[in-house]
Amino acid sequence: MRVVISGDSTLPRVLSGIQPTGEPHLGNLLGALRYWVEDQSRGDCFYCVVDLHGLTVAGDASERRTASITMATLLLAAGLDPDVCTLFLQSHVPAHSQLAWIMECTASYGELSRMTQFKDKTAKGGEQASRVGLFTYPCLMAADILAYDADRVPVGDDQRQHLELARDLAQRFNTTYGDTFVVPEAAIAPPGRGARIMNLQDPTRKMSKTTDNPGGVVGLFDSPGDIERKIKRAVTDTEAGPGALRYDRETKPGVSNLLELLGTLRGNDPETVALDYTRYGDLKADVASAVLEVVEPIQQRFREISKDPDYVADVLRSGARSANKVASATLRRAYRAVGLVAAGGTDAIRW
Ligand code: AQP
Repeated sequence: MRVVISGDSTLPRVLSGIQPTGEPHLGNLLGALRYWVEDQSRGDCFYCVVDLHGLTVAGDASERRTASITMATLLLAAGLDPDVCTLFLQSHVPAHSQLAWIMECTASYGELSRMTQFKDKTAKGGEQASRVGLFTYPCLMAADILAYDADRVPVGDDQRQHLELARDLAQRFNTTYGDTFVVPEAAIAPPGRGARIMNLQDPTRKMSKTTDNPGGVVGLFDSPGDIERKIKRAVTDTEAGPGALRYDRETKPGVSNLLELLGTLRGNDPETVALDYTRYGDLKADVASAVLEVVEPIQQRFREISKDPDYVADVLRSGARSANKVASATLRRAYRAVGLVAAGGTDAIRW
């Protein structure tokens, strides 16, 4: 369903974002960024560094500034082309926060309490110490998406529940106030193809920027030596003999994660990849070289683009201009739908 076609594009509208918290990793690349790059030539794509989401956890102000610029530079290095997609910082488009309030007044306390990411994170730090922003974060994420009339949202599997919520909120709002938002579809890689890359040291947990097990996270800025070392030390299991090396997420999470990594990078399913190996060491060596093959060129481009911070600033400035046009129009639509009086408008003052 497309309620409003903003601009003259008939291509599907795509929106996604990444937090500038911590170092980006292989899970981000395989679960999300490579789809962003693929989609940019076949969609009208808006990609943002979701710096406001980064405020849900503690952090140093000057490190935050650097991290946002570093992330934007990395996205360009990973292949985003500002001539064909729109790249911007979330905080440069005020409509995200304004629409988030509308979403908070659409969502219920009960449904936000059911978000597993919130439950996991508060279990670690304690509910009393958790920021309210961590609780309401899915409303801001819904606003990010709905502000752009996004048809497709390429994300990793960990965002599935938040995406469902965004769809529910859009539908609820539309039912209550009339068709206003496009109901977005999640675009998640099929199982076994990078949708959820796991931590190499704890393959029952996803690879994540904010982790307490960094030895199992392949950072996109890690040196080639570190990447090889981390993959070589990846946890597998002690089963040996014919048939030991096979894809089975439940009973062999470590090996399955490695097979999935290699399969995703080679465009194969993990079961097929397993047929080529009998020894864990050989599998790890091939995973390491396949990872380096994609990561090293990104690092090289990152070094080049970083030499020209004015270029990155220009990209973000022009991205924010385009993003503001689309998002502020959606916000006006939503404000009108709920009955807020337009600034300077007199339509509601005739009694
Ligand atoms: N392990 C992963 N496998 C596949 N996709 C993943 N994504 C994240 N981790 C994996 C996807 O990457 C995009 C950006 O997500 P993010 O900024 O939330 O990244 P993160 O690594 O999850 O970062 P944090 O700061 O540690 O966040 P939390 O702890 O909140 O998850 C998304 O599309 C995500 O699905």
